[in-house]
Amino acid sequence: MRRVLSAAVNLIKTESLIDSGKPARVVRILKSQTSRCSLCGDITRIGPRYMSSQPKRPRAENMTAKKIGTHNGTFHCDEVLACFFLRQLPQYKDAEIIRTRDLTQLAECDIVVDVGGEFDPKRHRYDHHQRTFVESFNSLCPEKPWVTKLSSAGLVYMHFGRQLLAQLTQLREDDRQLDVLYDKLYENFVEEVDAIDNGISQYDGEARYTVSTMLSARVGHLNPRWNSKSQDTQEGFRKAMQMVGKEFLDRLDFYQSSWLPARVVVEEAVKMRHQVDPSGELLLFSQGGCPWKEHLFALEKELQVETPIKFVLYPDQNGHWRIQCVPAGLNTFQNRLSLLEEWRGIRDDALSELSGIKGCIFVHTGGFIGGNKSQEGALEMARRTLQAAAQSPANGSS
Ligand SMILES: *[C@@H]1O[C@H](CO)[C@@H](O)[C@H](O)[C@H]1NC(C)=O
Ligand SMILES: *[C@@H]1O[C@H](CO)[C@@H](O)[C@H](O)[C@H]1NC(C)=O
Ligand SMILES: CC(=O)N[C@H]1CO[C@H](CO)[C@@H](O)[C@@H]1O
Repeated sequence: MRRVLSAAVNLIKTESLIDSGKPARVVRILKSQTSRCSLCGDITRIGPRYMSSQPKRPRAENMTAKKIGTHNGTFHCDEVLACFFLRQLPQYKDAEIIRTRDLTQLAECDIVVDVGGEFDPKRHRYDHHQRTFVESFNSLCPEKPWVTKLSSAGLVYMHFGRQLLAQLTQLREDDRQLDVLYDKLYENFVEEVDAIDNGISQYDGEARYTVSTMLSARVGHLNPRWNSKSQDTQEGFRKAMQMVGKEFLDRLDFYQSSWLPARVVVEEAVKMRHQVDPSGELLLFSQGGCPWKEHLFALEKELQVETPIKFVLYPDQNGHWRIQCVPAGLNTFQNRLSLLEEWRGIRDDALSELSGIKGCIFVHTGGFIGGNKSQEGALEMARRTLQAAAQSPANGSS
């Protein structure tokens, strides 16, 4: 089965998607892609060299085939991604992509993205270039926090994202996990594309250095060079769609198979926290470390944790125990409570002697992480820091 699959995948030149560790779900995604041959099948006016072995159906043979309209000429990451998203949906999986600025042709399309000067979801018109367009995720959907102006990628994601993820993950559209992924993929994939397309800087002032390898830039580089003989963009557009599609699917797989399962672990630990320490301020991940920070912040809100959690404990690869401080926020190096000041930068026996806790390995000079050879030792380091902070609240917090 794998041989058949990889042969089929070779056909669309995405063989690198397959590696031995891929879970069944991604294989399923790949299979559905290959049978559809979505990324090279029927974009308009692509020469026969780039066609799959399946001959393209002439349109007359299927009058119900849908049409996705977008602009021609130079392409950008946002409409490429929007087209990729749409082609993953059952209603557009066989759709032809019509790239034109001709309004008569666009009017015949079932859905139009990034061109046409209209935003009207009821008629499936999703342009963001008109002066009147000022929408962000937050303005259209007030329970969401993102205020970045939308591009055609964000617009299509907003309207079809749940259906898209349900299609790609086999989760139900009303599954809470799907909701979490929907937010995550906007924040960590699509929002960047929206911002760059709309020319929104990441921060004020001059950047210290240039990031030139992000997805939008790489899509840009697939356009013809200014001085190349052929200015044809069809092949580049096709490649770009394949590239953004692969990256989106990889990212979705990562968030679904690696990041999301950590949520259950963190939730379990939050619920059990009073059994680790009566303060409820310590979490224990007995199976080892996992991506816990974001989940912890989200779950504290969701589960209405009254006293903020200060430390997490988990075994490292050597079977020793780590004690890590919970930061004050997601994007800060400040901690809610740092390990005792006098322990910082001290190691092994010297630290054990100083603390009176056996088996100490280290406390980082930054005070945000420490180690002990045993779970009890790590727990003791956390408890002693909590006690010291209770006696003198200013102590330790930094
Ligand atoms: C024609 O296209 C529609 C919509 O894409 C699809 O559901 C249907 O199966 C197609 N019919 C044939 C004969 O290919
Ligand atoms: C875009 O399409 C229009 C109408 O279909 C055509 O007149 C124009 O030359 C095309 N522009 C480019 C850059 O391909
Ligand atoms: C306080 C405490 O339990 N410290 C432990 C740290 O790790 C060493 C090695 O396992 C133990 O011997 C200590 O008891």
